[in-house]
Amino acid sequence: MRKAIYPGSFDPITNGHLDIIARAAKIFDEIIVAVLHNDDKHHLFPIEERLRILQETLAHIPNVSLRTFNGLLVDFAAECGTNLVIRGLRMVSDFDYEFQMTLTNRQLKSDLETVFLMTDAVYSFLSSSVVRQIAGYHGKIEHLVPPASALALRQKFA
Ligand code: COD
Repeated sequence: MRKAIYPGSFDPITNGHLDIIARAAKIFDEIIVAVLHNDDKHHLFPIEERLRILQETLAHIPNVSLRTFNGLLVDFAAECGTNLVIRGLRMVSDFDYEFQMTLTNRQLKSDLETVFLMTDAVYSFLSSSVVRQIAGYHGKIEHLVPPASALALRQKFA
């Protein structure tokens, strides 16, 4: 049984995240979407709301579950009983950060494997921060995020 974690902030989930989750769910038996719950970091949406949006968005994918985590990803992976981490790659600019994160995690836990899925071309520019910015200026976001994210963003910036 191949179980993998897809960790992130998901503030909020975008169509880019959703595409990676849907594709990963076809490759692995079980995907745990792990939402960082870090009180020190400023998020637009509190953890409860990010979870609610994710729950609504991912309900149709049976082998995906949701969990929150705090602290080190390697510890959370061990707690989940897996050494597989999924990450999405967009532009070359993602690579530096992802490379550093992967090597750091491997220093901390040598058997941790990070599996990278390349973004779909149509989502290559897309990030939660871009979407938050557009929504903040009341721009169109419905084609960039799942309906639950769009509604939450609209309400937040109403
Ligand atoms: N297309 C494809 N993939 C995408 C897209 C897109 N349009 N948008 C985002 N993604 C990918 C990202 O590349 C990433 O792989 C994933 O989706 C999640 O993205 P975010 O932005 O929601 O989440 P991040 O990258 O901020 O999450 C960072 C973590 C929470 C995973 C990280 O900070 C962490 O592991 N923290 C725990 C502390 C720790 O262990 N630190 C040591 C290691 S650095």
